Amino acid sequence: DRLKMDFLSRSKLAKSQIAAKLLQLMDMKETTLCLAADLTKADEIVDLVKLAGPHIAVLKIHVDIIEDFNQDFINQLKNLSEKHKFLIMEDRKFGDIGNTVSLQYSKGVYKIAEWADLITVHPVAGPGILDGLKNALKNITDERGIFLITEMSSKGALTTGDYTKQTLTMAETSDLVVGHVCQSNIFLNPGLVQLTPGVKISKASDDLGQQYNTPEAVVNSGADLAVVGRGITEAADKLREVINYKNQLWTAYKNRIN
Ligand code: 6AU
Repeated sequence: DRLKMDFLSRSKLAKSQIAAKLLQLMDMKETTLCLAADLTKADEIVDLVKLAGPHIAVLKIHVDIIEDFNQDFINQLKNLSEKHKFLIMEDRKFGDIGNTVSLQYSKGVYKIAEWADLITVHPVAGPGILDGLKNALKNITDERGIFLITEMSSKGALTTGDYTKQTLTMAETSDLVVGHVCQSNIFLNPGLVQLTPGVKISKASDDLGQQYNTPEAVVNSGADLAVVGRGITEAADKLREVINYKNQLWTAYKNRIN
């Protein structure tokens, strides 16, 4: 049972080096927090990461919402990720044919493949999307991983039934897949990681379809990594909330495995 196993034991069953590294750093730092730094200014993100870095396992960004994107911003994030030992995820939600995603991943202004340890991918186009993304990594020596968007958090999401089931199968065919973005305990493989967004201590939804559950509830539903965005970014004392979420999530994980 994946939910009863500890991260260190699971890291030995991971099929990629980056999945193993992720599970090991979660164990070492005692954190399952994935911070969604959905801010639109590069300096705001860097300032938040300077506070949060020691307490997070993954920093998740949406690079295309940043108004003053520049290479120095990426260099600063990379330095912080080495210093504080967290992985960087670009939540690009790739969703096109293999040839197009290959270009989107490695080219353009952002050159995501050069700096993002992890990316998110909609499986909607079929397995060719994974081949396309792999193709873009030909000249990249660092380890890279993919989270498939298997089940979305928003109201009325179309990621249900057969779509979800076939995504679980697709994950098993690719050594790039590190885990699933999903809302519940829908897969067994202890070598894969469940990343669950829609996490907030207080409010149950926003006005645009997002639905929230508490840290304890998502961990009991199988979340290995929990994504927290506005629960932290909109707090008056952000460091306090980072630590609060980290502690609540870690306690729930400890209770889950015991
Ligand atoms: O905590 P919030 O609601 O402020 O932010 C949630 C973050 C956002 C979303 O783009 C993302 O999580 N997200 C995802 C991811 C991680 O891929 C999938 C999903 O189903 N729902 C969701 O909110 O950055």
